Amino acid sequence: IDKRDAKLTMAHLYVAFVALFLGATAGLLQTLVRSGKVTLPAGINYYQVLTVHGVLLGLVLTTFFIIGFIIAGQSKVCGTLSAGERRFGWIGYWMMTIGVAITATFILLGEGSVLYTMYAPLMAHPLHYTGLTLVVVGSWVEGFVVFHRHARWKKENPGQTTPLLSFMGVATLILWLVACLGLATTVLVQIIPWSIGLVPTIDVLISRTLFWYFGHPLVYFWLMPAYMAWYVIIPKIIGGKIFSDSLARLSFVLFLLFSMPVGFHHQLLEPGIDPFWKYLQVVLTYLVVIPSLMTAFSLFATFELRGRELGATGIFGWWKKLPWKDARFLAPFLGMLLFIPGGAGGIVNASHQMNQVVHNTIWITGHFHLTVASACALTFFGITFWMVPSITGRKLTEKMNKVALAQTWLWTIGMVFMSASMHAAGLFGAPRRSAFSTYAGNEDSLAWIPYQIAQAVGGTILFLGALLMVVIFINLAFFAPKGEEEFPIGEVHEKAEKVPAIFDNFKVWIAVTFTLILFAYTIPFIDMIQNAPPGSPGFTNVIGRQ
Ligand code: HAS
Repeated sequence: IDKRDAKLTMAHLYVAFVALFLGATAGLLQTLVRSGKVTLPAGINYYQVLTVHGVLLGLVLTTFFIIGFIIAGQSKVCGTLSAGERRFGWIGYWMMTIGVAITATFILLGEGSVLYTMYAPLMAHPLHYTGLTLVVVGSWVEGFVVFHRHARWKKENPGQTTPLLSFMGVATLILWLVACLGLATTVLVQIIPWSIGLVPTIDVLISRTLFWYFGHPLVYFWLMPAYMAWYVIIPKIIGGKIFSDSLARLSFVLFLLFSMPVGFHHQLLEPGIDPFWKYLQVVLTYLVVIPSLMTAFSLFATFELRGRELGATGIFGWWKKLPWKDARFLAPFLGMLLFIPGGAGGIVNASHQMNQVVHNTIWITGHFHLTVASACALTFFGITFWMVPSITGRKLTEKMNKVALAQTWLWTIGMVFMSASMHAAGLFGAPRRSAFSTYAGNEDSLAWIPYQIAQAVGGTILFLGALLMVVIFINLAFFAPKGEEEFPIGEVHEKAEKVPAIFDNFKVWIAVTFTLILFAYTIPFIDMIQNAPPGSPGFTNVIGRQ
């Protein structure tokens, strides 16, 4: 891709990998504390470390990596950015980076230990929220760059179907933008005025509902770029073809439609929301599972078609034909594999009844380490292995490929240990978001300790995996030998059907998205506003900023 676009992508990746290093260090500390054997040195608070971990890995690493990847992908399939687009790309990037610096400062000063969910009535310094707002607005600016590049391609190629990778990038960023409306509303209208002291109270239920209106699509904002790689990049790496362009687009459209009106499945145990609306959103949650099932189907089809091309026979013969020694394939593949139990756990969480057992236990932490920290992270690492050398004019050598394979296994083994024990301890009732692991020697909590030690073992292996990933990134960016590395973009299988025009028309899908959102949220919000007793919820300033 164009060197100037590559520079913009790399700037995003530098921030992402610094976030990986610091966030992983915080993660290691957490698992050690929860093992009940380690206390943090004086002055460092568990929740401060947990906030560093969640914000840096859940928000900073992901957002920077995703936007960098989408820009590079679009530059490859649509052609280089215009000077104006690139300028706005840099403006957005600096807004995000300055925002991260401000937020990080307040977390380090101990004025922002509100975790990545920033639930009121936990209160941070107003500038903590201002920094986060800058990150979000910067990402919107970059989103508009991607929309503009896509629209320009459409104008220059009338009547043609847009490149799949660019379509997916646009869908991902539309989802992000629409989701952020909820976050922006609670932060700008409720949280900042309350944290400055302009208003004495905050409506916790409305704030949390607006957060989860954002928080659930957030997880698909993480997942969709991984799916971009699974649908478009992986077929090329294994030497095959994309099973179906239309199916891939349909799954992205379904994410856009169904990922917003489902936030209540994070609030199933919260009072103040009528069970009917919770039930409706649970039904919609089961609909958002469908695009993932379609993706699994499509991936199996891609693997099988390629395997048979190479002479595989029998039901699972294709398995032997996959390029197991190629880290560009292995890392995302293991991500897919871990996503199977991760997704199954999600289906358990979404069940109104079973949620009672797992909500607020460390089971949930296990769930999201199999999804975002395995399916997405391993895929992002797999992308890094080829994208960084490809856009910086270097090569992934045989030797570095072996190191990358080792890194992939370290991460996978660490994650299996850690997540499995989190799921198990969660079923015994071990709470999440808690520094207390022994509860003063309570019998039940002592029973969790072996699982929490297993978590610490897994966490330590994972930390080594993260360190190795940072080393690989630095090597690929600065020291790998000069050369040419493929930017793999799959072609659509010749037998796949033509893409119907409706799948290339975002206007229709945005309209349907807003209709569904209004349907799922209007009456619950009216209920919340009408039924809130004056000054409620009364406990607002009890836990004010200390
Ligand atoms: Fe979730 C909580 C439900 C997916 C992340 N989730 C969370 C939280 C996070 C998160 C971060 O309904 C915690 C938030 C917090 O801090 O409180 N989740 C779901 C459901 C899905 C789901 C139904 N979650 C994700 C993804 C995430 C993510 C993706 C990040 C990227 N989640 C919930 C619920 C809660 C929740 C409740 C709230 C719980 C509570 O009470 O607090 C679905 O989208 C999952 C569908 C996925 C599948 C898997 C398909 C498999 C594929 C791989 C194919 C493999 C191949 C390899 C081809 C059905 C596509 C084949 C090879 C072989 C050898 C077989």
